[in-house]
Amino acid sequence: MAKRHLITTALPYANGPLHIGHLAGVYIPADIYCRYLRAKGEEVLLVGGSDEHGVPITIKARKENTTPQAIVDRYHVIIQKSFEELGISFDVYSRTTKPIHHETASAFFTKLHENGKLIEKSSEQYYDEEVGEFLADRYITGTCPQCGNANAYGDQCEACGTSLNATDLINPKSALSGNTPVMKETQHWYLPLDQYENWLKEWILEGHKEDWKINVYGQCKSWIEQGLQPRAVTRDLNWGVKVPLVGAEGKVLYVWFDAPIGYISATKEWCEQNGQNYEKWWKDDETRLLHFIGKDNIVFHCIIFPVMLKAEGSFILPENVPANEFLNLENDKISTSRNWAVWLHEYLEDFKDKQDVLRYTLTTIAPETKDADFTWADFQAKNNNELLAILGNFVNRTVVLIHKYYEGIVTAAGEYTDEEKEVIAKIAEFPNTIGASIEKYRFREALAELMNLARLGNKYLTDTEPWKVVKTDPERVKTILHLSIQICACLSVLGEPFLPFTSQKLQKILNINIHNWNDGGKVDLLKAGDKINAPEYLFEKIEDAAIEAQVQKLPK
Ligand code: B3M
Ligand code: ZN
Repeated sequence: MAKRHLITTALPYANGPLHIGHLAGVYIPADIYCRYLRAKGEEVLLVGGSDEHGVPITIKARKENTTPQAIVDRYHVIIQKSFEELGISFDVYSRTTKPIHHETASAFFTKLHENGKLIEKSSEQYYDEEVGEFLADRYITGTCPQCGNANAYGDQCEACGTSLNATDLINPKSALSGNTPVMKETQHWYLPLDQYENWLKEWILEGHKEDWKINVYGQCKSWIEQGLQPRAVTRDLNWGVKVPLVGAEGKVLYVWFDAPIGYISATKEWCEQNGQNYEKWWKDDETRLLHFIGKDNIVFHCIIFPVMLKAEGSFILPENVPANEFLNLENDKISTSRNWAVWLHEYLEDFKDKQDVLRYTLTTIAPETKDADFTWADFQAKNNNELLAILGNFVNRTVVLIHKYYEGIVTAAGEYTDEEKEVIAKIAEFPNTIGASIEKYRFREALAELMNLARLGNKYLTDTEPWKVVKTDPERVKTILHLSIQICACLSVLGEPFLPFTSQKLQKILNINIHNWNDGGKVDLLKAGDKINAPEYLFEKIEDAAIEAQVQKLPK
């Protein structure tokens, strides 16, 4: 393993709250990954922040008749709070409107410019004559030349993921007035992606054929093979990081130029607060850089940002970009404009103390290799039939029996039977099995393995029947409950990345404080004579009415 791991998560636009699609694709997997690495004793930095520039923000402000600053101030707080409540363990959650970010992005641009890495050229761009503004990115919509989607944006088609230039759109329209725009001359700075084609072929197509996910590799391959064009990294807008050049008044950095630099600024911010030099995280080959993102962000993280880093020359490149596919809701695309979504801040209010139920459900359906679907019925079933019936039930049976027979004192094990020796051997494998899946970014598989450990516990109790044996051979029961409570302890250790709240609650019941991953395969985490606390339910049944209320909330 590398010396340290720098894990970034896509910076959500601060123009609206978070929904379950964001969580399933990016933040929950990244959080599981980081919690796992920390439990392995690795040095980890989980970086996030709000993306507060760009046309998505100014469009929202215009719609609501307010300022971009007011919009980002409002949503940054909502987003940050709901991440925290869901237990996403960011080391730093920053914002791209902070001075440290403006300085960092500005310096990055200046270095590229001074080293002759950018091309300066004049071109004709779409302009809305009625409003008197150039139409950057989402200010212009039209039909995608690749897939025919009629609502593609000037910089990207969200239907097929293609990265576009505004002039690629068929039937362009101004999002400001609905008018057909005219062409007008303007000057911008471009990143000559075409000059990096050979390098990208070598770095991605040859270098990462084996280790990048097929969906990620496939998208990169198709872009590189289609041939890359120089890409403008500045815009005629007044909201963003000002272009740091004389004569560039009224121009800002393109949001997709400044936003990924936000990962660097956020790291710097954390380092300043923690007495570290950020270069150790960004300029040392012993750091593994990983970007957790959704599939619509692949081109920016696999091609454009790496070219920026390469052109700058002093930064490391991502080792992997484990991008996920999309999550649907009740068999339909999640859509902010149609309000077809489950909003995190609302979920957290409606389902108090049930963060782990959402984390669990979204991990079991994580869109790792193809789009996936969230339904409220499935959410209920996952809680009632899995978390409660398998995990909660096992723990509860064990803890209740220890209280019933031994006043909550852990008994000593006698001699183990051959069957028990087999159970112990199986338990020992779980840290590696679960860990191997996590390391391959297969979080669904990893979580399924964790549940197999709970199943193993249930089966052990069912096979050994301590509630019957107690009448004939009470000494045997001491052994059975000794081993059962060890399995509970293993579940609390290995479950922590997935179900951090449950894990903490369970450790409180067990009166332990164990966070070392490899301990999760041991059967001596509790000693004879240790006192455990009173049983408490880890999960409670979710009734039909609660689910019905959520379904009713969705627009008709
Ligand atoms: N804000 C797009 C998105 O939220 C963009 C990600 C930036 S990551 C540097 O999907
Ligand atoms: Zn398209």
